[in-house]
Amino acid sequence: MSLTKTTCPYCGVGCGVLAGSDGTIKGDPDHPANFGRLCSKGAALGETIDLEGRLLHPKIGRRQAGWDEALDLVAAKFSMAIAEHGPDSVAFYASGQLLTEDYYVANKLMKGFIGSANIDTNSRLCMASSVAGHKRAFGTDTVPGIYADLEEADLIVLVGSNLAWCHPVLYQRIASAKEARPDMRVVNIDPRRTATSDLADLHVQIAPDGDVALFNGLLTHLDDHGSFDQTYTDNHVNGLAETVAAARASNLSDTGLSAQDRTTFFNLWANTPKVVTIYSQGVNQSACGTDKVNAILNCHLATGRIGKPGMGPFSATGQPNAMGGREVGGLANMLANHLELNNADHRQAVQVFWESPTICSKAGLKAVDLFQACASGQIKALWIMSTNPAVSLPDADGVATAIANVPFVVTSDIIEATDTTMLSHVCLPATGWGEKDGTVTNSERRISRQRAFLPAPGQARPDWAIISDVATRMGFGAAFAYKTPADVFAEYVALDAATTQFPRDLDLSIFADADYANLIPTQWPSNDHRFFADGRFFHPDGKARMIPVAAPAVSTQHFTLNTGRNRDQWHTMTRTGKSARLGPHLAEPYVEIHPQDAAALQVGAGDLVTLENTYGRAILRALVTPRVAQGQLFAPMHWTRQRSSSGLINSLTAPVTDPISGQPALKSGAVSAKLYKPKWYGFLASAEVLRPQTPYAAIARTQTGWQAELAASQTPDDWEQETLRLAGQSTGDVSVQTDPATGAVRVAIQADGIIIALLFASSHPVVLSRSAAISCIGTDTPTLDALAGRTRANLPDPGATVCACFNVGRNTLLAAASNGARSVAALGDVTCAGTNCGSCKPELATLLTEASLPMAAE
Ligand SMILES: Nc1nc2c(c(=O)[nH]1)N[C@H]1C(S)=C(S)[C@@H](COP(=O)(O)OP(=O)(O)OC[C@H]3O[C@@H](n4cnc5c(=O)[nH]c(N)nc54)[C@H](O)[C@@H]3O)O[C@H]1N2
Ligand SMILES: Nc1nc2c(c(=O)[nH]1)N[C@H]1C(S)=C(S)[C@@H](COP(=O)(O)OP(=O)(O)OC[C@H]3O[C@@H](n4cnc5c(=O)[nH]c(N)nc54)[C@H](O)[C@@H]3O)O[C@H]1N2
Ligand code: SF4
Ligand SMILES: [Mo]
Repeated sequence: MSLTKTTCPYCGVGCGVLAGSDGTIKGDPDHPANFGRLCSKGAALGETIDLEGRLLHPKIGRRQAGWDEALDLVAAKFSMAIAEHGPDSVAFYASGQLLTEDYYVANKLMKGFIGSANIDTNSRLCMASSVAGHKRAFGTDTVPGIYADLEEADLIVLVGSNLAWCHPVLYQRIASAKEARPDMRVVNIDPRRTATSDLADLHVQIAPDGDVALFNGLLTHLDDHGSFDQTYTDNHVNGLAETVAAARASNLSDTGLSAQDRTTFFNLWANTPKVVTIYSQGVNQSACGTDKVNAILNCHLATGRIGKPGMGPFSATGQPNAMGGREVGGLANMLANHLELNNADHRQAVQVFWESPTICSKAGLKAVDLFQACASGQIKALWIMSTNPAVSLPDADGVATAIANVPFVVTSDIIEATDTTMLSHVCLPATGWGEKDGTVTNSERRISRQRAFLPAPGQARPDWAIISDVATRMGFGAAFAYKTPADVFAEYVALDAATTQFPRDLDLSIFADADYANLIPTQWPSNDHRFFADGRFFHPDGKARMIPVAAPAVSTQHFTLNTGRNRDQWHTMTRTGKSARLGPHLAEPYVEIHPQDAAALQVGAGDLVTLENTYGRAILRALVTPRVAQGQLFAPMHWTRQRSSSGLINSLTAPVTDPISGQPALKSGAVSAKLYKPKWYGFLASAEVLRPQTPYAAIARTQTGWQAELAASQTPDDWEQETLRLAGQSTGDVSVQTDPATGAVRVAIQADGIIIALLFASSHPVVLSRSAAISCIGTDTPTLDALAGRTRANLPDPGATVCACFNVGRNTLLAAASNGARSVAALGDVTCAGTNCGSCKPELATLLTEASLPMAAE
């Protein structure tokens, strides 16, 4: 079968993928981001393209509608709100997962035709602090370096980045470089130990938000040791003296680090000219995120270590098109093509080019403010595209209430039931990855094509076309008469050519005569280009600016709630949650808690914990581990109301934002924690889809259907009825077994001799081979065996999944290790684990270390 060259729709690494309509997925050996590699999420893409759960028709209310009716209604409601309440009464909330063409069109409609800048995106939660930091230092939002720098560096410093899980292919490129050049050093600065720390020569366990103090300390150390590049700073950098003075005022104890750790890090940085500092959400998602970015950039500017091979700051971008969105200006405080919203000449040039009736004259509402304006009644019509804010924004329950308060809400999504689509009046079905065509820009400014290899399902249509159709119905047809995404791309490139009188970094001339259909992955302004080694920056005087930054006071809150990502899930799980291979790595919403904190709360491994604050409450499974520091907790962001009854972590995060970037501080909330003691815990495996129904419930896909981890504070009177209810069955052949000694209950439901559901309940966390129970579903295993937790073949329990590609469990790996497979490579030879995408290699290494400890706590 012929394979289509396209790009992965997940993270900002932007890996090339070869994809086939039968679900074949391979890494593209020719793509310069990955050279054939893929991570576990990329490798499982084939399992996410089925139509289960897809939105296939426009809907008005809950009723199916035709496109004409739906588009007429959207256009009429937006036009009416604008006529009655002005352009600022409407808003778009878009996404770094839109393609550049979609994004360009949405931004053009709002800023040039509606005449408001009320278009913000989930990039506000993601990259806004990096954008603001870049602009303060460079005058533009520029990523100076390229991926090859990560391999050429002698020192990689990862700040607030769990690269092993979040940018796995970049992590693998660094790991391979380190293997080839063992002198290469890796430092990981993160308040908790992660899979990324396992590659690091030094894990700097910084206090939450201690980064400004640390990089101020580094700047001081560089000054004290004569490490500045004086020729470079004299000629090309402003603000050195003030910045160093501010850095000297920082208190190193605010880093929470020992003098020894600090000095090791400072010396390493000072003595290694080829240093790349990679940073991500541990930097950006903070009330001082922009200052953190500038604290890092200050050190690179002062030493002139920027834009040269193997040297520079590097912002690892989150979403597949985080960069493209920034390029087309899809944020409330940007214009288009890296032009400035607050510059009247820029605005006029864009208006002339667009031939638009108007142009927004001031910045619009940033994400958190936008939803507060929804709550206050200012926003009368809201269109949410390709994002799930009722889950992903801070104070997510408040956001859900705010959305419900808007008189007219439209969502464009590929999935029918998300926490956000459930709140909208009109749902528009978009084509998803594999069905749509366009471009994305990755973290190193490389523009790659996404290409369709599947037909559009049902009535789904591409986002750019949906937006253009609404624009046409609002009376702006002439400016939105695009026939193909290539037309949009060509206009985007032409806008760049029409505004070269404003000097800036963005330069798309390399795409001027691009053959869109056959476009090969290409960087702007040109391949392998690095910015700023020549000292030419984009402030009016052509110089960079070092920015004096002050460290925040150290937090004394208890507990501090840190949040982030799992290896095998993508955000709100609407796509990765469909894959049975990706589910079992971490199948429940959990909270990492330090053993001493757990002991103080009388929380044991496998217990449930209630977290609470003024915003809300969550119940999560305790993962007792010294990888988090005392007084801190870490929980994943992935669980939604569709998949859990109390696992939504943003129920607890505060809408506190960085004053400059507007990015919310999603990594440092304050919560209380206590043991949640239910009457019973349960594990349910089922052939049919499950819904969260008990006070604690976490639903996941399995190889044979679905599973749920459950807990409730009331014991049911009738286990037979309760199991039928939880499994969503009205009838069935039910067998109930109770153990009077322990109170444990086991229930099987059969239909025509086939097991369709199994429930295991107990007054303690259920100890059971989940995989054995799951593998009985859909089989005729005798009920007694199934209820005893045995499979028909009585296979040993493989344990929790470590390798998602080959479905290899922890117990299988421990057995292989004790049989002599004592290296990651040897484990791969024996079990295949880690030999496909390699995303689990850090965990294999950890497992080997743990396995070698005498009587490791199991
Ligand atoms: N598997 C997977 N990969 C993804 C995604 C996904 O959903 N799943 N999403 C993509 C997106 S959109 C993004 S933005 C990226 C995010 O990629 P990352 O930023 O790497 O991921 P996070 O887990 O959000 O946070 C990174 C780390 O910041 C640390 N941290 C918290 N507070 C601080 C602090 O004060 N200082 C420092 N130095 N560190 C701190 C956390 O402990 C955490 O380990 O991942 C992308 N890749
Ligand atoms: N607590 C906490 N919260 C966080 C974070 C954190 O670290 N901690 N990280 C933040 C960050 S960095 C990010 S980027 C956000 C991400 O948060 P969201 O953007 O809300 O999460 P996604 O699940 O990626 O949402 C994408 C939506 O678009 C739909 N979709 C997929 N493809 C298409 C398409 O082609 N067209 C359309 N129209 N729809 C499509 C999906 O079904 C899904 O509903 O979360 C933020 N929230
Ligand atoms: S690293 Fe993984 S998720 Fe990111 S683009 Fe590559 S394959 Fe996709
Ligand atoms: Mo992100």
